[in-house]
Amino acid sequence: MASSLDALNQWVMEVARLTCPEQIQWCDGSDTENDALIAQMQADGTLLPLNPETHPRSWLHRSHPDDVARVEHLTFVCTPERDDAGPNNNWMSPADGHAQMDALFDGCMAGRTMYVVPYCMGPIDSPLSRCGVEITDSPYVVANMRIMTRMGAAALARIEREGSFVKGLHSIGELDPNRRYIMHFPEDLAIKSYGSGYGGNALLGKKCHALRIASHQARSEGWMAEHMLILGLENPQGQIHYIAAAFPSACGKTNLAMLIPPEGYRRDGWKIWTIGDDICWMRPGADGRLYAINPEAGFFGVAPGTSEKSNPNALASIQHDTIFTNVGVTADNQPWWEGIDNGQVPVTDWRGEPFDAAKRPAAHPNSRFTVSARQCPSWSPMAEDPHGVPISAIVFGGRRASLVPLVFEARDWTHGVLVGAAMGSETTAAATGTVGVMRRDPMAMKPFCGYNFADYFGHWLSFDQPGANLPKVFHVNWFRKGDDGKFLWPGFGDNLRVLEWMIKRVEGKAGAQDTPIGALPLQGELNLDGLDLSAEAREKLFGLDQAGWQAEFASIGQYLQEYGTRMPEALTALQVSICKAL
Ligand code: SAT
Ligand code: MN
Repeated sequence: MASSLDALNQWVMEVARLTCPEQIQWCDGSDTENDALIAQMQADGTLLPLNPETHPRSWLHRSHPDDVARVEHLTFVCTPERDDAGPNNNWMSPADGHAQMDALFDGCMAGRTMYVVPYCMGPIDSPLSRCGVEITDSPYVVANMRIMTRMGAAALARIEREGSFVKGLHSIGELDPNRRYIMHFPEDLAIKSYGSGYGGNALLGKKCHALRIASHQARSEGWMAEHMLILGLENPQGQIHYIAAAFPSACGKTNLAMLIPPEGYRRDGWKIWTIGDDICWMRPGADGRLYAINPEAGFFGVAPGTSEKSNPNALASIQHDTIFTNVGVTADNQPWWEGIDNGQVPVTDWRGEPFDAAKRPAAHPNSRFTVSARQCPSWSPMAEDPHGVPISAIVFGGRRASLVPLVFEARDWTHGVLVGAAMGSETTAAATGTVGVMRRDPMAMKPFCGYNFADYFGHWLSFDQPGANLPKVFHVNWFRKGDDGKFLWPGFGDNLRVLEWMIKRVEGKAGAQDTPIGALPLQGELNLDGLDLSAEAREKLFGLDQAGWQAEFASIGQYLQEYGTRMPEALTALQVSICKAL
């Protein structure tokens, strides 16, 4: 019988015949291998060493200036039927997709090394984990995959045992935006990505595998692949509740996942444990609860805005053994970005030019750090638990300057699914395109759901079964602004106050006021002690703008209609009944 390694070998040979590399290197994930790759990248300028005194074993990578974010307009899902990809994805037939990509890959690795990178998404011994192999001609991708996934020999051994793996083929090509595509073939468990070396376009274990392909696999296997952080909230009695929260890219998932409680809470013994900051795979356990793992092993976090005030845990994590991408540097070669607020000044910008504030920011707004999760002071050893952690609450949220209150709770699971499906958020620099435009971003999965959103909502609804013990669902908005355009809620550590209220709700210990959009905290139930909130802030953060919500629900109705008859009746009916109640 042919072993699965035969299948892998065969695929590697096929790819080599197509791409014509000078040599093939199988990656084992060892330190020796990594040291050699780093030395090579340092020699050719791909990685620039940072100050070894302040940032030991840390590097700066400057990507091509046209290659700094995910490219949603060039990202495709290739299913036999267009409707299976849905209006939420760009579509091409698998035959056309393969033909177009193979033409790009033809001979593209001539003179280059082809790296074969086996990886496991999730703890190596977890039944919830899934493996993949990325073939790439970018050593920067290899170094990042080593931090972001369980990469190398152990993953290869699991692939040999298990037989199935996701095939990811990547080449930076010419880094030409006109010859750049990210294509997914869910039926073949395959990804082909050409022409970009950046983040979610190139580290194929991340958005391409762990969300687009995995969402598809999860649907057929009865689990969920979500764009969510996972944190543990420990109360003064030592009990830990796990919370999964979905926010679009660059909306503060990393900050929330690593939150440090405000002074009084810290004194009382509250603590946040970090399991993951971006992706969550969940499956119902024998007790009916959802159990979650973080498929990733590292953080690919947004640098700008990361400071001692906003995220001390992230800052502590990235003092050593970190790859920085597209940040600025100081005169003594330390990484620098807008909002780092450490009294230092940049001299060189992310493009390697002398910093000139009139020209461009020192760090690209989507500049990133790549770092092992274990370097985070709040990292939870439960992140390695093969069973995953039981989820008590699911939180949805977006950037909404107006209308949406600080927090509300869905009445039940079906309502929670509607709350997620109706999510809106202002666009950020994490994807190319205009920043700050409100768009619907259901469950923060708009760029990542590998199939028709209507079917995805149906899949969510299907978890509500006899015997299920599902998490409560909440919606938050940290980004509400006042008439003066300033944020009304302090955010960051103070977001713990909102999490505390949620857990009190889960435990049946806090009151709430029912409204058509969901339950709002009763006055006095969400702890605001020590906060200086104006009357305007209280009204906007905790009130219900009836007229505004009528308009919002009309727009939600129009949005759901875009999915036609595939949209689950339960959601459209609920939308109509909330419209009437408003
Ligand atoms: O570029 S990534 O997709 O890896 C990060 C993000 O946009 O969330
Ligand atoms: Mn993300």
